[in-house]
Amino acid sequence: MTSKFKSKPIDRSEITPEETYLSRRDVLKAMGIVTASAALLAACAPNLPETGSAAATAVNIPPSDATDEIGDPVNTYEEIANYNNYYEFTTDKQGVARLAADFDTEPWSIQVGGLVNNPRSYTIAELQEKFPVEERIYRLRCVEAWSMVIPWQGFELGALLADVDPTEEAQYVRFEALLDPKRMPGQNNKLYPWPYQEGLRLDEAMHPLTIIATGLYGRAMPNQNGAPVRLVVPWKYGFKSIKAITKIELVAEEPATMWNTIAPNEYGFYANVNPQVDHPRWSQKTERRIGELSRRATLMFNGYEADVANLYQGMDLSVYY
Ligand SMILES: Nc1nc2c(c(=O)[nH]1)N[C@H]1C(S)=C(S)[C@@H](COP(=O)(O)O)O[C@H]1N2
Ligand SMILES: [Mo]
Repeated sequence: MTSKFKSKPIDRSEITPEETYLSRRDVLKAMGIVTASAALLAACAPNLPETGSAAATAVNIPPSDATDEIGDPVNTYEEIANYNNYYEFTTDKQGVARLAADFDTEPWSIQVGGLVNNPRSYTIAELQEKFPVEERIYRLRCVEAWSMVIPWQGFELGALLADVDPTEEAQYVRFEALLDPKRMPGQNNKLYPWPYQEGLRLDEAMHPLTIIATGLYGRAMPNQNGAPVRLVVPWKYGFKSIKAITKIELVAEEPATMWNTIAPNEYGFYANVNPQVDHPRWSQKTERRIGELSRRATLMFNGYEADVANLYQGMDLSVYY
């Protein structure tokens, strides 16, 4: 990364939960436990999609007792794949999986352009060949105050952006999801300004925690979770993590985002997880972790404060951005 990027260097040991996970795995492997738990997991998850690529198989299925870096257990595959926000299909969280089951993601390419020196498009195979995926176990905190822990596979968005080489004028990154009402029935609902679009400041996009996810649980990305590729920005409310990306554009001005366009005083551009700043209609102090009975406290920046707080120096975090 060159110095023109604003992203500040951070301590790698703080941001590599997969490292903790891998060393734990090695211990389990030595004990002969990994294979058994993987088999158990497969038995518990009858709806696993076919593995879509060599890159997806390069990362092993986590054991069912895997945790994130602060010790929270991963949600089950069934939970992650059957409780979704994906308005292109339906606003019913438990109906997305069924409606997205036949969504065809081949062929697919992502166009990356705007204020860059090397604009180009990538097929999914090209992305996976160029940017080998790694495991990232991240908390996902929806603005609606529910959360999960998800074992993603993906690669750093920063690597992709470096490949297209942003110009000096580039300050923000704009993301666009597929627009195709024939394949995405929810897009016939004209209440929403399709396509879904999102944005990040360039330094947020370059941050090593920000990934393009290609799968989860060692499998190709389930359609309902954003196949073939989606953004994951773990310190921000879930709506920033746009699914089914077709276009990435480097721009000079803060881009419009779908939720900010619909309700600017309810969904900010920044949307950093912050328990101190309530949504206008509900508290953000606690959340419901899917699979748990009692609510838990919401963590500042969703628990990634040590990694990302420096991105917001000088911003008044008590303001609803
Ligand atoms: N294209 C698109 N991306 C999207 C959404 C959507 O409706 N369309 N919903 C967002 C919201 S509100 C959340 S909480 C997460 C949910 O991701 P998951 O279903 O994989 O848990 O996806 C985000 N990405
Ligand atoms: Mo969300």
